[in-house]
Amino acid sequence: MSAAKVLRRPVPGSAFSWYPTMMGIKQRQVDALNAQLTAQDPLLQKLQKKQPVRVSVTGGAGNIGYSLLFRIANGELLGPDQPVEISAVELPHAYQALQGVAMELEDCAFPLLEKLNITDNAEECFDGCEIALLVGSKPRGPGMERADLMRDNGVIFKETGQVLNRMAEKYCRVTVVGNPCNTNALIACNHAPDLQARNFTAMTRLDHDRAIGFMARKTMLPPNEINHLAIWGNHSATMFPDLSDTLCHGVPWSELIGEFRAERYWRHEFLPKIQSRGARIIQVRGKSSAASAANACLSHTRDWCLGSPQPDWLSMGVVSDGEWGVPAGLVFSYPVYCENGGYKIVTDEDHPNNDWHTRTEFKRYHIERNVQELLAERDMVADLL
Ligand code: NAX
Repeated sequence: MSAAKVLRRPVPGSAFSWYPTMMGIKQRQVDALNAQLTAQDPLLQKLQKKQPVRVSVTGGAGNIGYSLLFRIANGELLGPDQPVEISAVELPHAYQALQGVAMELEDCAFPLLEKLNITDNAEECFDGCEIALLVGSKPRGPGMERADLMRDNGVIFKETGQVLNRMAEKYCRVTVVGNPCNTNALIACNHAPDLQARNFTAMTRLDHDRAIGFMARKTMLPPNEINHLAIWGNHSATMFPDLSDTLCHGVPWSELIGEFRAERYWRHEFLPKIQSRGARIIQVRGKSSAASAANACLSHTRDWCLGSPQPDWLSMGVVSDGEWGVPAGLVFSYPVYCENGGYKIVTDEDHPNNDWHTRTEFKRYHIERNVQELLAERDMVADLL
């Protein structure tokens, strides 16, 4: 299968695909390219000068949108000293609800909110957009097949990609939240050829944070003591929460819990619980996650634009360049480091435990399952790509 079948243009790093990876030879080329792109990045320059940044949000009156907008206006996306201009779009039938949200936003008198624009016209919303948070999409209705949902939402993200291409700034960062977020990000990316492919990401941060929360409770440590945890693959029940390199208070977690119990806990308790956490929340709350999803969207985009604490890593759905055997062009969740307004996928050399054969096999098996699922999703929406 050729990369072009997945993504209609090469990701920047593809230029180095023939470079050997040994001794970091390929990585150095990719790093040099990233440094060059960073040096000319207008978004980073605006952030340095504290000039207002234009953030566009779709689905502003929805569950997640309602949590998200107030926190962006409060400086929780780009920092407590960074002014923002928010532009939110809704479907015509929900526009009145969005007007209500805008009234509440005005009533908060947020000092960082320089401008607020609400509309039911996507072109107006994305005009000059620098950060796009794509939340608006159709939720899965009763009796609806996943394939139907994928097609309905695929059409939304195709149109959104086209509008982004026409209206948004060329350096715009795009975070896709609406499900199925990996495939939606792929569709939007394909329809915005003037924007860089590496600037399209899908949000798997909620799964990452859920996994950290679980480990924190298991080990009775605060969440910031749980490091090097990763979510691989698709944002679906197939995702792979990976504990092979996880440290708790700087110690390999299996040493804390005990080798045998750790392995059992991971495979039979942790993994299924993280994979089905979203469904469990719907069961208990009666609605899908909203505040935690909005929080994850903020953390994902903030770390991407402002950098993430290192040497720890976090999880992001990004356009693959063939890393870890994933077909180039698929939007796949990887562990990444974020710096200088970009991200870098964690490589084999960053994994201290990569020689542990059984765990590597376990990981490879799950990565392959996710690749197969994402390829099947891509085939379902082939005509939209
Ligand atoms: P809601 O149904 O509450 O809100 C969606 C809003 O989007 C609605 O107000 C709707 O009018 C609007 N909308 C739909 N199509 C639009 C379009 N073309 N342009 C502008 N607005 C549009 O859903 P909510 O709970 O907010 O969830 C939004 C999306 O996030 C869903 O697709 C959901 O599946 C997804 N999620 C993704 C998560 C992730 O981790 N990636 C977790 C949470 C959530 O399940």
